[in-house]
Amino acid sequence: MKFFEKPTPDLADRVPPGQNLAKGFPVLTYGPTPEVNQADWQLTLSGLVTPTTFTWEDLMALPQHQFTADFHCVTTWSKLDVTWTGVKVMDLLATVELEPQTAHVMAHCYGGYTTNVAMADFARPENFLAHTLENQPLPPDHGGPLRLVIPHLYAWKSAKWLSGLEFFAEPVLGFWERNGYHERGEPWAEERYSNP
Ligand SMILES: Nc1nc2c(c(=O)[nH]1)N[C@H]1C(S)=C(S)[C@@H](COP(=O)(O)O)O[C@H]1N2
Ligand SMILES: [Mo]
Repeated sequence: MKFFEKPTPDLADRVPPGQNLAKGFPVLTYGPTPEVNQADWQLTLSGLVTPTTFTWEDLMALPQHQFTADFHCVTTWSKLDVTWTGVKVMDLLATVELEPQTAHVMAHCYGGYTTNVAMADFARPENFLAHTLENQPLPPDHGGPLRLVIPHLYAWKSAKWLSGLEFFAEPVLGFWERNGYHERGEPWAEERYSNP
């Protein structure tokens, strides 16, 4: 059985260079899957923002949307048309006040993973905090109870088990970005690795 396929020509404009279509939805995690239950889950905003903590209830009180997005892992697999439900990053940000010099955010995760995103890539209408995958509660392996989904960047930016957002004026580097991956990670430009 083949797990990866070269995209057919009609899908060529959907699949970035060097990527193949995955069958199913692979799990890609560095280290073990942390156990996070919904009742204890919190999201903490820190740095250049009024310190704020969201509980699960707080998050569910924000507008909920279904969305469909393509998913591109830097290890060369892509999955098209993944269906999610969650809260728009823009709606979450609208509830807090950021310092005007804010230009970068570090996503923190239960388990210790981090990844950085520039605000220009973060504060976009297509970015979500997702809790539902294909109409089912987001499975723990895929980042449940809550993960980021940033469709226009490689999926290592889509932090699973999200626990915090820390806002900065200056660029910061997350876990993979400190370990050789590109600071931004745009798949159509094949921003896979940082140039040493
Ligand atoms: N907390 C955390 N988030 C993470 C990762 C991780 O190891 N830990 N892996 C990243 C990578 S490299 C990819 S490709 C996607 C994989 O998501 P999936 O396991 O749901 O396919 O999650 C990203 N988010
Ligand atoms: Mo990945």
